[in-house]
Amino acid sequence: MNEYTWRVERVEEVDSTNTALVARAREGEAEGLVLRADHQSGGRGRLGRSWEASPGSALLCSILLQPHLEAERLQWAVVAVALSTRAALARVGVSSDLKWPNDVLVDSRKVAGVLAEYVSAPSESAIVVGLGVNVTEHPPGVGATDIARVRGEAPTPDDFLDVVLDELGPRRGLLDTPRGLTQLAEEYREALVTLGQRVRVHERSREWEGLAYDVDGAGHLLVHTDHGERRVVAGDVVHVRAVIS
Ligand code: BT5
Repeated sequence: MNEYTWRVERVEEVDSTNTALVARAREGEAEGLVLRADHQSGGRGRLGRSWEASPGSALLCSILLQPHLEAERLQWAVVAVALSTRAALARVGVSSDLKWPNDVLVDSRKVAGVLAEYVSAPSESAIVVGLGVNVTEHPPGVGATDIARVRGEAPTPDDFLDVVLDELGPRRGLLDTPRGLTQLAEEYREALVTLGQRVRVHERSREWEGLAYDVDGAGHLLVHTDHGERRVVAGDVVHVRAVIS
C-alpha cells in the first residue's frame, strides 16, 4: 500500500503528544492516528531530555504507525519521518540536511527533531513517532532555528503538518519490506550530512572519535576508528569537522 489515510486529532495542550499516543496505542488504537498539540507542558526529547516550544510556535505531533518492522529496526521509522520532514521543508523553500540519528538541520542548526518509541501490544505492536518542528520561533541557546527565520515567512503548523503527512504516505509503505528499506536507505544516505564527517560519539558514559562512513541494515551509524570499525546504536554524535565534502 502506497498511500495512507491519516486521522489528525488536535488538542490545545498535553504533557507530551508521544506519551498520550503511546497510551492510545496500548489501548488498541489503529495505525494512522496523528495527535497534534498547540503546546506541550512536558515535551520529550531522547535520553530523558526535554523539547521546548512556546505555544503555537511549532508543529508538535506524534504519528501512530504499525509497519512490519522489528524493534531493532525502529530507526527506520525515525528516518521515514525525518526524510518526510526534509521533503516538506523543501516544498516550503527550506533546504535541510539530516544528522544521525534524529535531527533535521538548516545550516547546522536544528529546525526539527524526531523521537520514536516502540509499543509492544498484545495484539499488534506499534511505533509512535513524535515530531517537533520549529515554525515561527525556536528556543534560545540550543543551536536551533525555525522556518520563519530561514524563509522570512512560514506556513501554519497545521498546514505544514499536511505537507509532512503527504510526504510520509509513500515513505510509510517502504517500512514493510526489505526492498522498501533499501530504497529508504538510499534517500537517507543522500540526506545524511553525518556521513563523511569526523564525529565524536557519546555513548552512555563513554566518548570516542572516528570517521562516520555509512549506516547498517538497522539504520545504526558505522564509524571507522583507530581500533577498527564500530557501530553506534544509541547515542549522540557531534560533528567534529568535515573530512569529505
Ligand atoms: C529530539 O530529541 O530531537 C526529539 C524531539 C522530539 C520532539 C517531539 S514534539 C512532539 C513529540 N512529543 C514529545 O514529547 N516529543 C516529540 P533530542 O535529540 O534528545 O534533542 C533534545 C535537545 O534538543 C534538548 O536537550 C535541547 O538541547 C534541544 N532542544 C530542545 N528544544 C528544542 C527545539 N525546539 N529546537 C531545537 N532544539 C531543541
